[in-house]
Amino acid sequence: MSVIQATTSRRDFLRRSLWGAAGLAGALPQDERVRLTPQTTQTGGHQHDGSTTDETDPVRKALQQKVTTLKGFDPMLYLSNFDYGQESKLSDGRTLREFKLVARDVNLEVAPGIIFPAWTFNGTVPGPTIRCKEGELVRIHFINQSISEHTIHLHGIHAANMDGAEELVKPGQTYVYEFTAEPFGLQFYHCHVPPVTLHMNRGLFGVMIIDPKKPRPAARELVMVAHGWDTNFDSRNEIYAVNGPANFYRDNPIPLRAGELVRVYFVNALEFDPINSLHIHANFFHVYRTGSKLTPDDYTDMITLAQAERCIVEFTYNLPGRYMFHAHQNSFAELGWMGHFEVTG
Ligand SMILES: [Cu+2]
Repeated sequence: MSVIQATTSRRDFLRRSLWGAAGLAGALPQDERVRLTPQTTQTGGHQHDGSTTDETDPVRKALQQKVTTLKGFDPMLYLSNFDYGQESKLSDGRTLREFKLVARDVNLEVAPGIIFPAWTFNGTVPGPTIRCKEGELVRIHFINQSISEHTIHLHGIHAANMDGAEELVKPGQTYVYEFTAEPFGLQFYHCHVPPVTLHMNRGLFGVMIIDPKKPRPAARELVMVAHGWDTNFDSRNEIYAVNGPANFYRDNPIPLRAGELVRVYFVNALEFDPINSLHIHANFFHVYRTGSKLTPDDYTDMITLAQAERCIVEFTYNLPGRYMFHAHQNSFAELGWMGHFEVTG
């Protein structure tokens, strides 16, 4: 299957990448898939973000494909798939919430036909969204079935030996993390084994939401984790994404209802590039930095986050239509960090 004419101009390439792949060929057949290894090399000139100007490059070609189903990912399910764990009561009346996270090595299709050797929590990237309430006791049973040492480093307040920074968990071993859920807000978890850039680029990160005791207003809740894929292991990102594969929500818009309150839990899990951002079109949102307060910090249409920063944003679309959202680093948007909301009346 031919994926692009050799005569396609760079302008056409960028326009198609940015504005959608409708009308282009679908996912590559199995025999044309590219299996990535740390030895995979690219040809052509590199730009600062690790992308190449060589339009015969398989990753760049893949970013022009229309995205349908991809091996190992279900980004539409991921958006609102909250893991509340197993709930029980302690003798002091508090709630105990237990979770199981398994480090597992899987091959994931990060763009059509591009297979990446990922390290995952529970087989997906990002890992499951753990959800609990302020003051609950959280216990995470971590089982390492990967080829490498890993840990779970949680953002939040806890004891030193629950921090996942020093206690490396070897392949075949288990570790139990236990802490009181605090403070409320949008937390982040990831492996902290050096080189941390490699372990995060391989896919070992996820979201933990600690709900406040007084619940937030009812809303349509979505989790979005913006991150990258360094597909040739040169410490630069070739692909940018939200919730796993490149361009998924560009070609599969997120359905919203006009007039409903939408709450996005937005996390920047990008490595190698120091900042990332979220911009929504034709609207403004309220920003709650780290989600640690119930009053907004800002009202804007664009939020910039450094590595591991996160925020909750809330907005409502009142008019039906298709609206873009993307990183306002347009080079990231052109390399996969692009999506749409489809608002219906
Ligand atoms: Cu790791």
